[in-house]
Amino acid sequence: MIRCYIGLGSNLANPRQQLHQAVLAFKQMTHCQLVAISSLYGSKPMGPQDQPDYMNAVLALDTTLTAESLLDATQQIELEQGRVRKKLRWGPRTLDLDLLLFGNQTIETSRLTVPHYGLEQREFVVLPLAEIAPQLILPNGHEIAGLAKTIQINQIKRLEPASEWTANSVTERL
Ligand code: A4P
Ligand code: MG
Repeated sequence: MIRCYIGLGSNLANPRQQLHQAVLAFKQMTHCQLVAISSLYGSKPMGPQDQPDYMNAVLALDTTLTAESLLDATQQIELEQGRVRKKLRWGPRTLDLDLLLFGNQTIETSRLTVPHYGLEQREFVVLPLAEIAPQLILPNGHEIAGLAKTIQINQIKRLEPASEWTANSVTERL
């Protein structure tokens, strides 16, 4: 089993439900076990500002899949939840799943860069990751706890603990 971390983001079509639906999909994924779910965070858009605010969270997952197979599975979930890939960089999306870390591995292929290239610079990744894995050390030796203390904060808000935003009672059809 390899411990990996997935970043979830959405700013279209009921982001809270999009993230909850993604959690349900990960719970059902074969060869994977969901280990931890962060709080739900509200964040200002990185990139073009004329788009809605985002909701973000991070999951920890144990898996026997290869990194590429896990990427296939996450892209399948994105598609099922209505993701349309547009040319606009950092534009709005129903669901974005980023493979942040795959064990302690560094991966550089045509399809995959791990750790995710933006991990250390994004408050909406660093803070939820530090919440569920406070002892984590990145493959380059950087400690997540240290990053969480020093990262520049731009109005990110911790909205709800995982127990609330993933509660079954809030499940609705998208
Ligand atoms: N790819 C390579 N490495 C990875 C990886 N570690 N995880 C490749 C996932 N995919 C990876 O991805 C394009 C290609 O990257 C994939 O086909 C895969 O082979 P994509 O999801 O189609 O493209 P994208 O997400 O539009 O581009 P990019 O540059 O990855 O955007 P980001 O970095 O995901 O940023 N603001 C806030 N507040 N919160 C957000 O969550 N997200 C974005 C998107 C912009 N602004 C945001 C947020
Ligand atoms: Mg992405």
